[in-house]
Amino acid sequence: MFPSVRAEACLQLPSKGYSIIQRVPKTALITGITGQDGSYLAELLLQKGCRVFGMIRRSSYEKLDRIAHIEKDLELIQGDLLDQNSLHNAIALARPDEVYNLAAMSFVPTSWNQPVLTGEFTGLGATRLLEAIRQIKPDTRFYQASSSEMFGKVRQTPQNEDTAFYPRSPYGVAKVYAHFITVNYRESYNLFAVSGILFNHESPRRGLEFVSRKISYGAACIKLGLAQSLSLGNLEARRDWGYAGDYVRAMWLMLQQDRPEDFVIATGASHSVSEFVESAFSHLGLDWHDYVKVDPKLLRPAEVHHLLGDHGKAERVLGWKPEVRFEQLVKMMVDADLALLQRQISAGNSPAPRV
Ligand code: NAP
Ligand code: G4F
Repeated sequence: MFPSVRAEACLQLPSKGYSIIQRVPKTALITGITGQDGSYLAELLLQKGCRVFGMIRRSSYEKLDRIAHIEKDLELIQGDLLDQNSLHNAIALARPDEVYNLAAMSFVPTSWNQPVLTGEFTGLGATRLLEAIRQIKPDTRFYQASSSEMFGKVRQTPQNEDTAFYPRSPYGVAKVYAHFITVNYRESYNLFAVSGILFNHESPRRGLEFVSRKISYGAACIKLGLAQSLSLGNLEARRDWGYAGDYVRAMWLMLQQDRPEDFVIATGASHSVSEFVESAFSHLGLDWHDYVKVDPKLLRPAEVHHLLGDHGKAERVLGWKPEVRFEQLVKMMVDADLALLQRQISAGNSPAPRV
């Protein structure tokens, strides 16, 4: 049904009656390659033998820390989701078999301060990219980074691919728009365009402002005597937290299928922020009650109280399931932050606690 862009050309040898599979490397373009997920996805695609292009936006200083270790293997193109022409150029230059649209303004609290800009990046940005694909290379397979934040004030628990959306932030609203424009381009133009509805996923590369990393970094600072306390907002909120390295595998799998379909990616277990705190501090031998303060300024105008995903379809169709569980994830992040801070101290740098 869909034009095949699989990286395999089959050459028939009639005299011997068998065929040789000749592998032609696929080309992928990642927007948001400098972010947490972009860096893990780029590593995965390189391991799979792909030629990997990454789109980066111009900045007054380079923010390539997450991809520094693989930068020599990547081809970086300047572009911005706000600029249609740059997206056309990126598609024309890379001529990708696969595009992963991971770029977005992804921090929920900022979306209340910058609702219009969030709509431009996170919502309309997807349309601009889809248009560039439609006009220049419509056989490109397209992945949209949809979010469990779209479920917001949840209509059912656990949430699956059929659960109605009720976003609670300008970010969530923009993601719903991007989600449905992806569905719409699939249905209107027969593009191979899919959305992965991913629940929260974390790693040692997570931005310091997200709660998981704020806790792991804050606890490590306290353990090393670099900070005395950690201020947080709503400790009761519950999330279905998984590991980013597992989740980028699901993105790739979605683009290798015969049919374009949307999938929920989650662990199927939810924990509260206070459980995350408890796990992180106790791993360091600390009692969190002695250090954690609630700062009302960190509460949100509208909260998403409880997210829990059902990844049954992904397990059945993609053969995907999470490998890293909650306790392992927390320990991985705390250990990584402790080691990071210790390296900085031994190098004579004074780490700046952000707690
Ligand atoms: P992230 O670490 O915040 O990375 C976001 C990326 O988007 C960065 O590379 C950033 O570039 C880029 N970007 C932002 N605005 C851009 C623009 N106008 N033009 C081009 N690039 C732009 O986010 P992440 O955690 O990796 O998440 C990846 C995607 O998945 C995002 O779309 C996010 O909304 C979505 N998502 C994430 C989760 C999660 O739990 N992590 C769950 C569901 C969905 P700079 O480096 O230049 O800032
Ligand atoms: O870590 P968070 O900021 O992530 P949030 O808002 O769930 O969004 C993340 O996951 C989404 C998927 O559902 C992504 F689409 C999105 O891009 C992003 O990656 O906050 C998690 C929870 C919230 O309920 C928040 O109120 O933690 C609570 N929280 C409590 N104290 C805090 C804090 N969040 C932050 N960032 N900082 C705090 O001090």
